[in-house]
Amino acid sequence: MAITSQTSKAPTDPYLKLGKERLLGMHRLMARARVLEEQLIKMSKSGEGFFWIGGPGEEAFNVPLGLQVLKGRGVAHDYLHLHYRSSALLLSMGAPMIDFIRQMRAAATDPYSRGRNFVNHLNIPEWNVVPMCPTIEVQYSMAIGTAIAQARSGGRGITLVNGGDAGTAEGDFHSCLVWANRPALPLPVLMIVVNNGYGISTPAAGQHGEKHISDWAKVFDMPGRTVDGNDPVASYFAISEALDYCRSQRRPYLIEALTSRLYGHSSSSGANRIPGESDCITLFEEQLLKRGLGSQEDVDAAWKNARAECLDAYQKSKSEPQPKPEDIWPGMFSSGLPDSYPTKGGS
Ligand SMILES: Cc1ncc(C[n+]2csc(CCOP(=O)(O)OP(=O)(O)O)c2C)c(N)n1
Repeated sequence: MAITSQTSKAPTDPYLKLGKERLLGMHRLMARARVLEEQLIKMSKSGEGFFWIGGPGEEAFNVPLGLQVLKGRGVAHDYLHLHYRSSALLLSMGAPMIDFIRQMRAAATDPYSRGRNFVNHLNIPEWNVVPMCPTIEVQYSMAIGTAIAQARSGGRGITLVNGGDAGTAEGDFHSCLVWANRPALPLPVLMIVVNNGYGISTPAAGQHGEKHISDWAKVFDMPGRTVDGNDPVASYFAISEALDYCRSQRRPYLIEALTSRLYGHSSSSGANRIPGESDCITLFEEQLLKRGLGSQEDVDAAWKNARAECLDAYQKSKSEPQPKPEDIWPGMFSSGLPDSYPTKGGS
């Protein structure tokens, strides 16, 4: 009897490698993140919140990142030290839309800060999402701590930290590089810089003497690369390679993602759509349709469902209470209040 051998070739097109279902899933998450951010912007303009800052334009990098996080609590899982443009990442991990809206309203039901912090400043102990801070770059110093714990414990869990291009001028970014690369204890940390081209109103081109921010990796002979953060497929594979490296080698990696900044810096700069900035979701849809990996109906359904989900969350949040003056004290200290603190509205 003749023996026949079958060889199945793995697809080389990165789109085919990911497959239609995963690509459409990524598109749905990107649409949900965009719809949510646009709702938050509307709320800031209509007086339903006082300040907006967020991540429209960073979806193509943050969705594939969120999908590859080793989610859970403790050193065996990934720790996340994030900045304020990470909504798509956190939605991809499963954070509910309504909780962002609650924080925008400064509602008592905001699970992240009980209405005390800016929107897009989450903390989720169950998933090692460390409290986010509007003071830029401090997260890179904090990341050293969890990465040291993970270097000591071994396993697959690593530390992820992200921030913007302008923030890399600060010492915390460089502290992280130095500590991550100590020969005595290299750290399993994925350092991410999302380069959206601006620090508030300062163009990156006038600020950076280095050709790429990822070139800082060369000083330490650690892997570093710059990726098109407007391309979700290129981002998926770049993130995957970096995560594999950090998890298996227990060493650091630096990724710089080049993205758009679709609504400017924040509500302080108007939060209007900026003409001429490439839209990563539009670009992705063009690719999906051109390659026959998604139909116009798939695309339309993703937007329709995202809008319905967001409207539902927004309506529900409207009837939720604002904090009362005495609500300032609960949760302030994990062990309860010192006796010297007033419990009823201050003194
Ligand atoms: C320590 C500190 N300095 C200054 C600020 C004011 N500030 C808020 S955002 C920002 C620009 C940050 O730009 P970049 O790091 O590129 O991040 P992006 O906002 O573009 O994502 C600055 C200077 C701050 N929040 N914290």
